Amino acid sequence: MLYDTIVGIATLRGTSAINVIRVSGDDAVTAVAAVFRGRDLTTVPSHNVIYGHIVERDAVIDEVLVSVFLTPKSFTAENVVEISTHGGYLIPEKIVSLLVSKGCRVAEPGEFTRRAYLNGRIDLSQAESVMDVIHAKTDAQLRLAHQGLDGSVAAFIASIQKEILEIVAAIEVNIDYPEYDDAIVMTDRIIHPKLREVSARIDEAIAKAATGKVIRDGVKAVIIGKPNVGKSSLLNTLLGEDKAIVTEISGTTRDLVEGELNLGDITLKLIDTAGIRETVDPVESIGIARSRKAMDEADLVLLVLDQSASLTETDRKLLELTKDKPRIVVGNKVDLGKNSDPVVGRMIDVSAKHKTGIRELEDEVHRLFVDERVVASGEVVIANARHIGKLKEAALALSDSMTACVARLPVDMIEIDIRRAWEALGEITGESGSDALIASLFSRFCLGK
Ligand SMILES: Nc1nc2c(ncn2[C@@H]2O[C@H](COP(=O)(O)OP(=O)(O)OP(=O)(O)O)[C@@H](O)[C@H]2O)c(=O)[nH]1
Ligand SMILES: [Mg+2]
Repeated sequence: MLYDTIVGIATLRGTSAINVIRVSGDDAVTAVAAVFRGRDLTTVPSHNVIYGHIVERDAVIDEVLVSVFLTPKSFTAENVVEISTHGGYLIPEKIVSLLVSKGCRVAEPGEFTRRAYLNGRIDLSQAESVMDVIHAKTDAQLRLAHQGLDGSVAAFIASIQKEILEIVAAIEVNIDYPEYDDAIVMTDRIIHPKLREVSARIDEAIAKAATGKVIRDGVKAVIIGKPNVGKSSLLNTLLGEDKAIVTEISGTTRDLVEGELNLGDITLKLIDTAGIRETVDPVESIGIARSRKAMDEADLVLLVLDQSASLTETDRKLLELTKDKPRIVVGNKVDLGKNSDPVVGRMIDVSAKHKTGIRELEDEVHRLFVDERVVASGEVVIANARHIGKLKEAALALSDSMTACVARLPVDMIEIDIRRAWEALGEITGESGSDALIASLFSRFCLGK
């Protein structure tokens, strides 16, 4: 036996209609059979649902339905039993304790999915996508998560790896059986052009990934401005609820106030902050320090100006401070006047109070972060930050290999960089390093050659 038998509650605890307890491992069926009154579970064929009772020394704990999935056709590829109980806090806990007394161990977070990966039923990118499916809040997030789960991402990565392997193969064949006597001719004619092609594919994937990441993780947008310009009003209007306190008193907001809204394909994670100004109030100073920190960590700054008054020194400082960040200047209180100071540059006119210009603001966010072509294409989009990191590693390694080509380094030196790119991609799907490479190479070559 490779692993022990684990048990976990698969549903949220609470007053729901049902709860599901999942058991996985060699002894899953016998452990549940030991506490089940009904048919003998050990003789039940796979993929059957059996009615009965969970009992503890003849006392019925609950009336249940038990689903049996025998290895390897189950979520983890092990024997799996799922017990559907009534909802609530007590029943599932009691059943878990009972199963622990029969030799099961309480599962760690994510352990069922990890087993599915370790048992080779899914690859790493699919395992990671299970969480993405669960956490999806927009249709676009769900679409990307499904691309990961159904193996499209893995297949895409594998197709790039295959191209890389072909280059390695070309090198290996020519090292052993030189069709080209001159290694330089080989790099120029074969290796370099192929490397350029593969690099272009990876670069394209990285370019699309920017939108993918935004769709998956949302945009963290911080609302910044001097006091009383209407930051909290803007937050409330965008969220459509009175989340932050709004008053005519400067310095109303002292702490960060957060809220989320879905803008078409993306989730905007909004943070309203304390108005920035010089102050001797210690509480307000802490709030302002938090505003600055939030600004540094944000993907987007919404800099709010009050158009009913002329710009102040603070406005100018904030314009200067945020000019290199992804930012939208929001000209609030346009119902009271229009500021056309040239120093401001492009600005979206809104009235947070009268809810005008909000659509334009939302469109601007979308325009800045979402490449519509990527969304519309329906092609595979990498969205997971780890995967993007590995893609970039691969791109870098390939770029090194091309530099090596140009520098006329020996082909086996060039091959080292190419293999590095292959391995970085392999880490996306969780394939092991060079062992897998060797195995693939052998599978591509017939031995007698
Ligand atoms: N006329 C008009 N008044 C507005 C608008 N937006 C906000 N106000 C008013 O401006 C005042 C300040 O609004 P807040 O939203 O509290 O401003 P703030 O930037 O969050 O202020 P601090 O939290 O103190 O930094 C309130 O009296 C709002 O009603 C607007 O678009 N038009
Ligand atoms: Mg405020």
